[in-house]
Amino acid sequence: MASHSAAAHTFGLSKDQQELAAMARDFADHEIAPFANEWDANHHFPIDTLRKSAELGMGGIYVSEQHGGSGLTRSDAALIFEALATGCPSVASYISIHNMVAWMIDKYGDDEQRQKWLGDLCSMTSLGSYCLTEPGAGSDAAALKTSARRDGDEFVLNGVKQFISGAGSAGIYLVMARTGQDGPRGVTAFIIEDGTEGLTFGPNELKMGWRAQPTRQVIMENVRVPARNMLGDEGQGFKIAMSGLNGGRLNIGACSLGGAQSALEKAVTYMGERMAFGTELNGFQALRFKVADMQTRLETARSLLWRAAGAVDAADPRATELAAMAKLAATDAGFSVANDALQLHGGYGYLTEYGIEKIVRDLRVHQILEGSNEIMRVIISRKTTGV
Ligand code: FAD
Ligand code: 2MC
Repeated sequence: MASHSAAAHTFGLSKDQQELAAMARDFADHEIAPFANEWDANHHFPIDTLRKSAELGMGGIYVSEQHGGSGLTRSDAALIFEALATGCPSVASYISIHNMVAWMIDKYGDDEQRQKWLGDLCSMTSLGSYCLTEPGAGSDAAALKTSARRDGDEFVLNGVKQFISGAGSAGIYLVMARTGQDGPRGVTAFIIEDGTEGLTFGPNELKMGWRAQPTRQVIMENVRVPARNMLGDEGQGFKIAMSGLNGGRLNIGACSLGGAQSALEKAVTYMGERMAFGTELNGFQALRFKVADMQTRLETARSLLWRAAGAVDAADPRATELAAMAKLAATDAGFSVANDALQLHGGYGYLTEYGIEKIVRDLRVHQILEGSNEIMRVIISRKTTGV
């Protein structure tokens, strides 16, 4: 069903963009999809594959070319992440988180910081982790308690970050910590390098999905970092964290579309093969209508996602709100389409071997993380109602 891939839906896409999506889909088809079930079963984080993706420019997709990145747009990234996620949503989503960290250093770092960290991040020699959530501060991120106390030319960090993707394998931890007053304005962003004394990790969490990447606590006990590891200005950390998430939310939405698109493609193939009541499944109009609804839900969400990506590229004043809408629409559509694709497989959809139940498990968490879908509604309704 190649005609249903993102690349085929031009929506004004340039030839370069179509080629970009096709290149990412080819990488997903050959380097990710054949191994995705095995990585899931073995809880394997495929770092070698991540590095291969970086050879194609996926380690710093929207990092400027001057600093080793690919210098692409958020719209380009939406195409890339949808295509990568057709292979494995968990792997594609981690690449997105890594890219969020790399972009934040490029955008808010000074020359010395860019020089120091971006080369290795873009080649994925070093991986990035984004550390905002805490055991007592998830949706209410500005309630975070990790402290950073100045001591001469250094800051001393203490606290625990919860659910950190890539933790234990990353080279760089971008940590939001409190340097001042309560609330968002007392938060500052810091880079902690792996191996820094006092930095340890919790066990790899056992999860419903996203098993091809580790999720651990990041524990800081008197971790000393030089003041030059502060990213941006003191007190700017919350805004820096949120601006990173605008792009992250687009990518997570795109990963949901990619996972669901591949589940739909599998379902359509299966409907042409499976016999019941003397006909292939696609002989039943009720099921063909279900497929029509699934495809429509994905296209609706994709159109909004591309619009939101354009808004983030253009620094449109509505970018945050549109990114929230796109994340909400695409992750809800992605989960329901994947779940419908499982239903179309009957009992076989429930078996690991068919690869559908894994997609459903992987996409479920997209409705929770990078801001839950309730928080997306908080963001949208605040803008719409002013309350
Ligand atoms: P809570 O904030 O406790 O929310 C509980 C429920 O209440 C949710 O349904 C929520 O939507 C709802 N709720 C809360 N407030 C409101 C409100 N005002 N109105 C309506 N409903 C509300 N974080 C990172 O910083 N870095 C990572 O790399 C990272 N990776 C993750 C990977 C995985 C696999 C998971 C599961 C999480 C990850 N997270 C990460 C954390 C993730 O962002 C949080 O789980 C998420 O933001 C929700 O926070 P919480 O789990 O504390 O839920
Ligand atoms: N982009 C840019 N700036 C933003 C922004 C955004 N998306 N969201 C907020 N800000 C600014 C905002 O303009 C304000 O600036 P100023 O001080 O100049 O007025 C400041 O940040 C504080 O914003 P709010 O007053 O809206 O802060 P509040 O405490 O009410 O919280 C909320 C806002 C609920 C939207 C935020 O806490 C949130 O997004 N929560 C969800 C947390 C989340 O997404 N976690 C994801 C963790 S990462 C993850 O899951 C991974 C898998 C990597």
